[in-house]
Amino acid sequence: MKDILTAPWMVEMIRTATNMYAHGWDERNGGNISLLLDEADVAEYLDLNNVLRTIPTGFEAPALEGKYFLVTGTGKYFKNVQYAPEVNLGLVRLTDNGMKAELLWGYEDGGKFTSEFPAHMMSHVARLTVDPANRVVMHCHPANLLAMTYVHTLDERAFTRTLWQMCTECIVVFPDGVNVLPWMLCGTNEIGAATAEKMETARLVIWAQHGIYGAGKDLDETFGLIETAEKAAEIYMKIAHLPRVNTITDEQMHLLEQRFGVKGRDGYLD
Ligand code: 2HA
Ligand code: ZN
Repeated sequence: MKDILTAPWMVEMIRTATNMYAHGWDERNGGNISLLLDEADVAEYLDLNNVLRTIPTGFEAPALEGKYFLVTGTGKYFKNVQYAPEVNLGLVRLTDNGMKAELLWGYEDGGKFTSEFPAHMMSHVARLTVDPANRVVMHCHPANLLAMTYVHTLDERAFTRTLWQMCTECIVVFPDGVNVLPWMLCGTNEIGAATAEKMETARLVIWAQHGIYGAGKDLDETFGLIETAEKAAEIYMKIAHLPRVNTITDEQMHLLEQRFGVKGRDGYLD
């Protein structure tokens, strides 16, 4: 059995959490990440029959039966993941229609997966339906995106168009735009289901006055997605109070679509 701390996906998870903290997106215990793993990848490092504990999930997700996830722990700080991955992360396998999580590694202080586990798992189901290559769901609290939800309409088309207008590459990186949920109580199955529904049409979902969810095929891509949206929000927060003299026009957006072979969300460009 190989050392799990040398697994490429473990190394990438630790680096990503560390980098997110360094970006200021994950103060205290803010944020959470879940990474879908292949059984064969896990089997190189762990005895799949050695279940350490079984933890109830509180929801059903039959589509995830038998699937393996590496997940950040509840109450844990991203800042500390690199120093004690075996305490701050856990590797679980979902069973009983997703109602139980079998712990195979991690959460060594008796902890469990993030309080946002429902939003993560339901979002995985939604994204896997749209794109079977989806592996990652990532949540964090980037300051400028959050700030924007206090001063900008939460209308999804308007919010998306503003972000697209802030950096030339935005429409290329997230042509599906951003979906937005109004403030809701976090950590519940309700916000989980609402997030997953929004994930059916976009890989980015804003939680107003709270943060953002991103989904993608790997940790790098998902990080980059959030990074790009947050950069756009930063520009917006720098210019929102100033007279707008120039912008990226819809005509120019169409040129970007042609040049990069992407298509902005239907009805979002004039
Ligand atoms: O617990 O970010 O939304 C960490 C969170 C909850
Ligand atoms: Zn949060």
